[in-house]
Amino acid sequence: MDRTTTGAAVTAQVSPAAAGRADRATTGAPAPKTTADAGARGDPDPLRTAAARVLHTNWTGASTVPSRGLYPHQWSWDSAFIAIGLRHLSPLRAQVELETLLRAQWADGRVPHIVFNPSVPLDAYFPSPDFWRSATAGRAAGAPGGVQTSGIVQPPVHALAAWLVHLADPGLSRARSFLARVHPRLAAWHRFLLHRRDLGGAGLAAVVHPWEQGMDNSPCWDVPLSRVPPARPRTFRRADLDHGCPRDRPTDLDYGRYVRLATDYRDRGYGAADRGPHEHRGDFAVEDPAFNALLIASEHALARITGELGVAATARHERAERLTRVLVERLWDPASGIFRCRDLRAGPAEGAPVAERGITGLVPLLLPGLPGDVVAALVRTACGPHFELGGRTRLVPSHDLLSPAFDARRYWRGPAWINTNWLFERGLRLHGERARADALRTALLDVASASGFSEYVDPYTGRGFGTRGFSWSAALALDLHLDADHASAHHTAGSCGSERARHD
Ligand code: 9WN
Repeated sequence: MDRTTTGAAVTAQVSPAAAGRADRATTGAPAPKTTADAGARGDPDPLRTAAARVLHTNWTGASTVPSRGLYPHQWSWDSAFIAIGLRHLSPLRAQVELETLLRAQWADGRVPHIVFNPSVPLDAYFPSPDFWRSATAGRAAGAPGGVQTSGIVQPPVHALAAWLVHLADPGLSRARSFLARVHPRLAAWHRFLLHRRDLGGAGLAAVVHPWEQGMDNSPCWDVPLSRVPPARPRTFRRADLDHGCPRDRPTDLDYGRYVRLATDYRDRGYGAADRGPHEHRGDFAVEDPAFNALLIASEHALARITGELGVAATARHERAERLTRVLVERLWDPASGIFRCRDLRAGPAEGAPVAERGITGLVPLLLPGLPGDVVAALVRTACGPHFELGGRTRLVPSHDLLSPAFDARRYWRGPAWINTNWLFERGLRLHGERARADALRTALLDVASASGFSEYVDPYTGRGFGTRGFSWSAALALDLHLDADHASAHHTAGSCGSERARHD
């Protein structure tokens, strides 16, 4: 991509300080800490007030940290989800959130999973910038100067977020040329994934580290990770255990494997040294349903962005539809009614499906072009014994309730997360499942606010775990609460459909 034209292009035309002032004007500070506190003070909209408070506390001036203690930098897919909620409080700040992230994009198109805040001490989070060494190890892949980042990626929710942020205030967006400035970056990001990461050769993007997929500790990774020799225990120090409870967090063995994979990737120049897209030599390569579904949803959003900029959008929509067909051909398992991860390092060239059923396999419901029998089967699976939506669980758990690996409170091995449930709610609404979408929305709002916007919750009881005041939990609750597209009056087409009706 041409950094000379796009580098300056995403520089915000309104300073972060101005965005901060805009935020204080819209949210009002100080505000009560929880929804219950706000309600007790006679606040007419306690959820909005409490969620705004979280986003205000976690705003650093140009972006939002997931949480002040556990995650004190900017994370890629977090920022996309945060922008989706933030647009209801301050469309300007939501734009700046995405622009700040995209300024850290590498010349090869990748959007790094962490953008480090230089004022945060190195030992506050591991792996820190001195582990990733983006400026040196990432030089051949085009890591930017002036900012330190990780070298892996996270799910591409950004074009979807950019489009939703634009819709929140099209006048401001046009005045700041928001879409015109982020469009080249988003297009380069998708090119990176569709070309450099097509490791299986079928057209889907592969992840090379569990952190890239975002559901880091999912049992779906147990078999693919088992081939990775762990880094030696005393060669690194886990900062996450300073904040999180070991009972909830990944084990030391898994952490050692994460570190080994990241070290190997870094030492190969973050893939820049691999000759072609199929030459990636790492021990871990997986085609994941949620990652690819988010890429496809973002391709549809990029088509709308292209249309808004006055360029024909048909080719992008067609590509999204083609990718949807590939996703179904390659990852759909009709026998169990769920999408499976494909482990590209298992056995022969094609790899093998992963046996574990994770929420990743339900997330593709958010795609508009799915065959009807796939939609019906996904809804049946979500409501059946493996996930029990509408039955014994309040929210969709992150993992199969019947798997021996299920654990109601350990990180991504069973607890429910607000972002994956927000995505599933979107899918239900898109496909006309109004009653189920309404019930899930109500449960999400109750659980998110009663748990103090916890990072994740017990899927049966809604009890919160992990860090409290977690940004995407607050942002997405706010979106469910305030966005008309989640209200039942708009149920049939869902937000994708209603956007298409308005803008295509
Ligand atoms: C590693 C920030 C991130 C989320 C991920 C979540 C967790 C990091 C960690 O926190 O991952 O990237 O240290 O465990 O799994 O989805 O983006 O909130």
